[in-house]
Amino acid sequence: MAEQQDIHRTHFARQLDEGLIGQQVRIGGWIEDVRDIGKLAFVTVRDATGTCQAIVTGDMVQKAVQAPRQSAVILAGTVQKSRAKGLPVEVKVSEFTVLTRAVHPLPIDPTGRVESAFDKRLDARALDLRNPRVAAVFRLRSAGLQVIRDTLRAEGFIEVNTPKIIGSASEGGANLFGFDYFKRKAYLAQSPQLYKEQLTLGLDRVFEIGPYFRAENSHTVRHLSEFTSVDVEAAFLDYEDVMDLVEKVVRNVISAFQEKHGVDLELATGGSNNNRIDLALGDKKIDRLTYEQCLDELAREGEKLSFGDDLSDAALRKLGELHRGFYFIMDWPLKLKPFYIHEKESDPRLSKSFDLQHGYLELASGGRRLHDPEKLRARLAEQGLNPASFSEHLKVFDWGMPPHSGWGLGFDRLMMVLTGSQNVRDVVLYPRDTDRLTP
Ligand code: AMO
Repeated sequence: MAEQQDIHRTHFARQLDEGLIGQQVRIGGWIEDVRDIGKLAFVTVRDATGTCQAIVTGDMVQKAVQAPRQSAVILAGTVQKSRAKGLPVEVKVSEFTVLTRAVHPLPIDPTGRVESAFDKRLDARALDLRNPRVAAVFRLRSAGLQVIRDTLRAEGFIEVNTPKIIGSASEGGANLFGFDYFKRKAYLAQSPQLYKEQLTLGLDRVFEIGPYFRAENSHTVRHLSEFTSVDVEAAFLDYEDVMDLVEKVVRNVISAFQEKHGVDLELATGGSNNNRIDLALGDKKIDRLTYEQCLDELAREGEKLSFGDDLSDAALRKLGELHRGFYFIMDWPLKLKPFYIHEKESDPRLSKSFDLQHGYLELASGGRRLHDPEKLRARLAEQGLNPASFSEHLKVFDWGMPPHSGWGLGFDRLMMVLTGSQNVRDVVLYPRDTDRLTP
């Protein structure tokens, strides 16, 4: 029988400091570097928190030198003062075990010293996460989700989970993935729109953080076919109230990143100044431009659009140059918005709707919803949708639907902005797009 191996550690690399001098520690991680200087070798062992310098002597030198970089190791030893500049302590190793050897050549160099093509990095994503910059992005992602959950709970929202396998299109439109479901046709949900609205009937304020699936044949740095959205819906709030809410969510995430996750933010952005300037929101409220104000601004820039035209990619890029940080575009023409959006009572050509932008990039969209079933039926028909195929949804509106508003925030896009990434794939572990289905 093989001897049982102790795979437990006592400390993470980042925890080693002068207070531990003289103490025995066990560290688990992977070999980043080995410097062989004859009778001893310096081994840089990295774990998810940082690196430590390990000094090996005797027959452990051979073992360390022969171990391929990136192999998983566990070591035990005594913490001692280091003579190396800028390094307070090191571990004088008494036990050095290679647990799993890394098989070379590796597909990428996760230390980042040799630059790897982005596609190769995505193909080897698990290994890519050994790069401290990349790992920092995903720690921030996790921290961001936590802040969003905390913010929404504090506002009285409860977290819900709605089905992702659905029997008919939730929002209309053609960008649905369909598949066989026990001899029937089913689809992957393009958003939780209809469910979240229905839930305001009894739960009042709900949010969901989950995947959207869109069969979008887009080849851009901001479109994926599976992405994560933060969706909220609230009874008895109007669209301007939920604009305040999305602003609060974004502000809280930014403050938390700056105040509590500065090290990861610095790592993830590579200290990019551009990014820092953009994120400085200050105390001023995020600008709220109307769609018609945007048309005026664009006309002054020589981009002529008529009322009712959607803002093209080129138009959004122009607006993004004029407004480099966060801003809202509100009061869109009703005909540009989905059937569930409420008209503006003072001008029914317009709608109670908004997008949150960062430069050219749309981060969120939302609005006040129709709660009157008759109006909803009429709007479905107006948009060429068949009210009969929305009967499951419409029946809920006959049970006393409260007025309600909400939004969907593209979480990956938000993370893209906050980490200064140029491609949404940077902040998604295993992106799905028209070309990419593995790993
Ligand atoms: P919408 O379709 O605008 O709204 O989606 C909400 C937000 O999701 C993000 N997003 C995407 N992110 C990555 N890849 C994509 N292909 C992609 N498509 C959209 C954007 C967008 O703002 N039901 C409404 C929301 C609501 O009104 O509550 C909806 O689905 O950041």
